[in-house]
Amino acid sequence: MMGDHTDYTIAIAGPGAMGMLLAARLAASGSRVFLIDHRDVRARRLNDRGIKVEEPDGGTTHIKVPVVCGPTGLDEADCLVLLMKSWQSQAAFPMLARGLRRDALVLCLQNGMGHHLYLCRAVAPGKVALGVTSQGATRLDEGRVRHAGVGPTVIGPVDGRAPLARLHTVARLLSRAGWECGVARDIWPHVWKKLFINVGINALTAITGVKNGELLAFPELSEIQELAVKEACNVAEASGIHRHAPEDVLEAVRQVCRATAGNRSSMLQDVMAGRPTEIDYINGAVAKMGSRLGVATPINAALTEMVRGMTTRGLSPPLLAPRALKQKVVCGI
Ligand code: KPL
Repeated sequence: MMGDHTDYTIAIAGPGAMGMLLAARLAASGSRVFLIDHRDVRARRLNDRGIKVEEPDGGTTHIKVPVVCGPTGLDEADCLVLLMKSWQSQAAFPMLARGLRRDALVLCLQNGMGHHLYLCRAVAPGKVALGVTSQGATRLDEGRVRHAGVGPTVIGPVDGRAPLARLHTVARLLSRAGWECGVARDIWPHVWKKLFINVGINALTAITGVKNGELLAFPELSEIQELAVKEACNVAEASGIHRHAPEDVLEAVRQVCRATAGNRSSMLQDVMAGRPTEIDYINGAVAKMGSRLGVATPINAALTEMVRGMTTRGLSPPLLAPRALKQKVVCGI
């Protein structure tokens, strides 16, 4: 691989907020990148019109990025970055995997936990990497995204087998594009850390319709947040991957609520738009792992059921006010 990696091609699946932002950044920094959409007409429009990024400093960047529909040209990619919603990639990944070269790396930057299970069924575990990012993006419109927050990204092999040199290449390209990125030999503590944050924020905001910062303003919501996060800490400990002090974890979750006080979580945005959510990979994943490991997770199970119910019945937030929610999930157990 050359020093500046000019021959390295990155494919990004998912033209949502994060996918558009990363593709635009990589293209603007001179990397070879293309986006994969599952809708043909939209792919053609994005391909013709390019991507506009509203920068954190108020400026706008407009850049053309090649956009294809489906796995076309995937055999040219050295790395496939998954940035579609978790529930979409579970269905789409086997098809994408068939278009990949045998030596291509798959990097999953999606929220939640559990993706590695279906990724490693479709490609060899040694080709799969996970990552977490603190970059924030909001989709404004088709082809238009606001870069809402800058933060670090960490990537690492799913089971210690993905070649670290390849991951360092990807990290360098992301960093050169303005996405500060590091490589961790053990990615799991990072994945859990992000999961704790999503466990403590996403479902609660989706059910009550509040912004992230408001979770701290309602004692009932803070209480449920604490219980849900502590359950997740118990599951993490039982899974043997990492021991997390619940008070530190909770403080980190509250810190994110403060830092993103005015944001609508991705799950709140999903239920507002009537889209499926990532609940099965967040609170649902905690409840599922808990039941496998014999750890009680009634709060996460109840939140999961409620968010699933909102999607299946097409209900918009707020489903319940903070007090009624506490009544249902805390007093009802
Ligand atoms: O990751 C997020 C999400 O909305 O999915 C947080 C960190 C909660 C920010 O909103």
